[in-house]
Amino acid sequence: MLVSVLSKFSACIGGLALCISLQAQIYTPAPANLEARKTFQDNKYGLFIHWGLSSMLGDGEWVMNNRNIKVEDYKRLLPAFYPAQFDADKWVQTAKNAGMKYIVFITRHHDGFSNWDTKQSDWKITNTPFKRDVLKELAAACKKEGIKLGLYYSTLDWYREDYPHETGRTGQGTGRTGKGNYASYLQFMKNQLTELLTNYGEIMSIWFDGHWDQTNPEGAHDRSSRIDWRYEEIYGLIHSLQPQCMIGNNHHLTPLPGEDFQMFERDLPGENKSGLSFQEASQEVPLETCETINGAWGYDIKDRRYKTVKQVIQLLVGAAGRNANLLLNVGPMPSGLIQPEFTDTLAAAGKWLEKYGETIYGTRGGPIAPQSWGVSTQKGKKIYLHVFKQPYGNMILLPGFKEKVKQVQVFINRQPVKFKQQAEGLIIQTEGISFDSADEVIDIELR
Ligand code: FHN
Repeated sequence: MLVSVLSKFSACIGGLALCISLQAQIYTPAPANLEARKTFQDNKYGLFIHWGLSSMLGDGEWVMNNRNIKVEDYKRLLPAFYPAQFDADKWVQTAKNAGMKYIVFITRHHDGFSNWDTKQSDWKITNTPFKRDVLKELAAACKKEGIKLGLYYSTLDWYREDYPHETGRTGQGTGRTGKGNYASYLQFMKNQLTELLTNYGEIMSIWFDGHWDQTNPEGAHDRSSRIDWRYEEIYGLIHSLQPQCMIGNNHHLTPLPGEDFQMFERDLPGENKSGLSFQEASQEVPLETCETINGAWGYDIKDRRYKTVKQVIQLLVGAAGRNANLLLNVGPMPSGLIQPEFTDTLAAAGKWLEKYGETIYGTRGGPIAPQSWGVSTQKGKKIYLHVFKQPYGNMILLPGFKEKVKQVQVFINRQPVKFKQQAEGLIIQTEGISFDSADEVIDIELR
């Protein structure tokens, strides 16, 4: 529910009209939405899937922009797309084997191609020789397996004439000569979102991306948008169609009114290795880090920067210790298959989760901020120290820790661990514990 508290205040001085428009909005999430946020945080781990026409070129999902491919030429991909090995059940099984609880699927990326049977455009999967509505199949497979489904939706478009491309930072080489018309584009997006939220069952989230196309680069002093996206209309529509559906917008800013979670791209909250994460982590809404299992989001035939099992585990645990989820991406091949390098790594990390899931699912960020040795998570009377490397001096200090501790053990084998509670805090002694694994978990039980 978005309520306009103060709509407009206009002041005119002499011949000069100074118009100040203030629109303060208060968003009250529905009870179902608050519940969904909690479940989302408990679930911790999801599979991001970047896939579509662009996968055919094997050069990442930005290929249309990066190679300045004109719309007229890019269109030739449409009659060639036939992902013979697409199997929604297999995708869902990959997520399940990985210990993931949700999937976020690209319904429409920046090339504007719709991966469902939209009535709003001919530029869609059901107009390829494949003809199938892959979103319908994925939604059914997710429902069958109890996997939640979120939908990525690009607000930026390199294909349509009505997207305000003249002011965009990207997509300048795709040959559009007409004038953008945001009113028309907005209506198009609203119609598409209505389809997505009406015909595909319960949707966990809408994951927007593309706002940054209309701003100065991340890190600039002025990050205001060149267009008024009218998010209050878009977000209001989504929340009225499915009140539990969470909205996130990858604008690389702090959350705007109406948004239900905050994402960080290629960064854990508090980091800025990507150069995209100048924004602070919200204390109000759930957090999510998205990262990719190799170097690219969409299929890139040359990309062999495969993350190891250890890296994947530490990424997930690092996110959990910062009170965030991990949305880990794969870019399936043009055939629709997810390559074995990815499924094997995901499954191996999933095996780790079978043993250590208790220390991740349903937890929140623990009482100690991330340290050089690792992070902490917490659930009820349990605190889990996730130790990635041998702590300096074989000792971990939790400064100012006052709560009474019942016992401390190595999580995996219940080996007792020595500890002392004194004025400086809780001191855990780690000699005798081996720190060779991706994450050695120390389990602190409170009284
Ligand atoms: O441009 C996209 C990119 O292709 C990918 O979808 C990522 C995922 O977070 N987001 C955008 C860049 O911010």
